[in-house]
Amino acid sequence: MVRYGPSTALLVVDVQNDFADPAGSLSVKGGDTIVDLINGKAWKAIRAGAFVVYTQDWHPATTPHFAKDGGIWPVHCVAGTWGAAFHPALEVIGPSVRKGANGEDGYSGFTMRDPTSGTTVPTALESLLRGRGVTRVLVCGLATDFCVAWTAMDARAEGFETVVLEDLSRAIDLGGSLDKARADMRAAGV
Ligand code: VGL
Ligand code: ZN
Repeated sequence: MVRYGPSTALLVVDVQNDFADPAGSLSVKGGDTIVDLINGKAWKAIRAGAFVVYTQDWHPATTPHFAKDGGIWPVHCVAGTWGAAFHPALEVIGPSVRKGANGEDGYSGFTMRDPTSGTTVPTALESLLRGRGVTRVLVCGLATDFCVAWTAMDARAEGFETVVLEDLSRAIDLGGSLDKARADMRAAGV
């Protein structure tokens, strides 16, 4: 049973066309089936006084995140394109945090890795949560085994009590990545 209150935040990760639409370039199986469920949870959270925050993967056209530039992923969520927009059925009822705009790599909503220097740059997410007095986060969205998992593990590392809502998330499941992410999250105290 998931409780909500003013010290809780629901983090809705990367429910964007490229992941959530069957025609998206990195379409996650079942991604469009969780949108209404997430809307329901988000309104429930707001009514209980909780905070709801959305993240967006937000890449430049060229980034070492993409296979064509040395990474592993097809081109997706390029800033300002259809693929980077929220799924049209997602009701965005809280602030959104974009990650990767300067070509940074990585999966977490909290931190980005500068591909040249290798240093980690924080996003606005942690200060948004601290400013609201949040101590507990519930993480859902796309994809369970990448951005949801890394966001959840970073949240835990920052000291937030962290729960992943797996029924409101869907996985890419690339070469056992879902099992690995589940084990890593458990080991991290998520
Ligand atoms: C994601 C792969 C590449 C995600 C983002 O949102 O899980 N996965 N970029
Ligand atoms: Zn990405």
